Amino acid sequence: MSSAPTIDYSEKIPNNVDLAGDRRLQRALESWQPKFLQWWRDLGPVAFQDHDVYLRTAISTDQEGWANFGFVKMPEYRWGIFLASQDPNRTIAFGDNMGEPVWQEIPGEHRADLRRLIVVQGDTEPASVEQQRRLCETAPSLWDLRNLFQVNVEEGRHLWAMVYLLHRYFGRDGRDEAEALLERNSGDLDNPRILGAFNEQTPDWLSFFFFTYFTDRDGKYQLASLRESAFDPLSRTCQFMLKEEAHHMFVGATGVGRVVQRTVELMKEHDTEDVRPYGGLDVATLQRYLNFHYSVSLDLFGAETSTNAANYYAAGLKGRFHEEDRNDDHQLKSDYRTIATLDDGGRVGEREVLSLTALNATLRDDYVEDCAKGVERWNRTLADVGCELRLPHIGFHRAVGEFVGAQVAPDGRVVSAEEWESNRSKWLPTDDDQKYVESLMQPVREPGKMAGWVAPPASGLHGKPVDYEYVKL
Ligand code: BYC
Ligand code: FE
Ligand code: FE
Repeated sequence: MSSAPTIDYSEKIPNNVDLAGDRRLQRALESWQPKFLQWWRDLGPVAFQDHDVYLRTAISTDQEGWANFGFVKMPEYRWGIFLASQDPNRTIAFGDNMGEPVWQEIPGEHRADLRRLIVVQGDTEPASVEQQRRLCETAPSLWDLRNLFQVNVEEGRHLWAMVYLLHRYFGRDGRDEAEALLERNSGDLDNPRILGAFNEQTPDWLSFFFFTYFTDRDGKYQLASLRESAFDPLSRTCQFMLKEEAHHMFVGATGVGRVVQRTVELMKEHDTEDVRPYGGLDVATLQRYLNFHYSVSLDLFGAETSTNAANYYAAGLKGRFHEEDRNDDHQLKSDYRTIATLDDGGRVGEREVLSLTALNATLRDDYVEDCAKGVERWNRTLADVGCELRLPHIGFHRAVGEFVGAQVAPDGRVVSAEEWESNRSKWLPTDDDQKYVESLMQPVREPGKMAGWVAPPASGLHGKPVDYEYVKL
């Protein structure tokens, strides 16, 4: 490994890509910067923009001490461009060009596909900030408020990461795409975000916790497969983004865990499953929210069989999760695997397909396994009261892939349309659930205090206590 380039903080845009050495690129990014800041003001958090928030800022790509903690007003956050350091000996780990040196520039024939992958990735980052912009009004504690802002500013930095690649490697087209990333907006009827889940609302904190658990975790798996890319700058960018991503999933895993803990406390205290009269979230409601966020996140993996995915893999653009740890030929042209599908009798069955075409399913399988770990942890708490949460069957409530239009129950049974509809209110959040959850969303802004529907975190952040004033009001 060559040593990590140093970061110049005297520049307008902190970076370790020697922006100062490329005036044209620097000017182009500096002219995008005010548009980004305007977007942040317009569509970022609706409040607290001028408050000091205890935030982590990426400052280097070193293993030790890659981030700095301190109070910052969000619009003054130093969004920077950081790529993990270059390994001069890195070779392509899969596909038709396996074994050849990775690319520092984009081969012409792969321009369109790489542009598309980078734009889709980039589109999700600001989308999530837009989805979460009202949550600051109802945070259950200062600790949670701070974590929300941390996630938001880092998603902003992830947008910068993709915009850098667009500007640096795609010329005029890339600059146009960078503008468009600020013009599409989550839920906009005329100009929506690209992927379905990013046009859904994140109206309350229960949704936020499930979103960061399930949807940010899709981010982890997509970034990990882009980290395998033969296009080395994309690989190095994603590698660094994954460091930040870990905290987003921590927010989700501990957030849901704390809700579960509080639910169990209330169930024991009042000896009932119906904790709503006591201001808690009953397990059935948690299950419905889980069902929703999990199923829309599964859609983010695309169709189980995909020629796009096969082409990306063969070309070396997008690999599998931990590609190099796998013991096969990394070509997958004569490998088969099964995918779940509806059989002719209308039941859930299996179909054998070429592994190369089933890469979306393979990545999704790895994701599902990872999702199950958190559910297991939550269930250890729930075991105390004889309850559990379950991941629904992958065919449940799907809008992409093999199960589109199928009526699959959470337990995997294919049911009639009538049966599905009559159970909808048991399986997915209802208007009543949403109203109830909304009624719980009363802001708590005293250091160390928590809303009644969620337990406090086990510990504070970066050596600070839980009752630290993470946001100065
Ligand atoms: N919604 O061949 P298929 C994150 C389209 S999250 C709408 O199966 P492919 C984050 C598809 O575009 C990670 N449309 O698709 C998390 C295609 O359209 P065309 C984001 C969809 O290409 C939280 C058609 O259907 N990163 O970072 O194999 C907070 C056929 O589909 C959807 C990436 O996604 C959908 N859900 O797979 C903040 C990585 N699914 O070609 C951030 C980059 C599919 O017919 N993206 N379609 O016009 C990709 O690798 C792929 O584009 C996808 C789709 C995996 C998304
Ligand atoms: Fe992100
Ligand atoms: Fe994230």
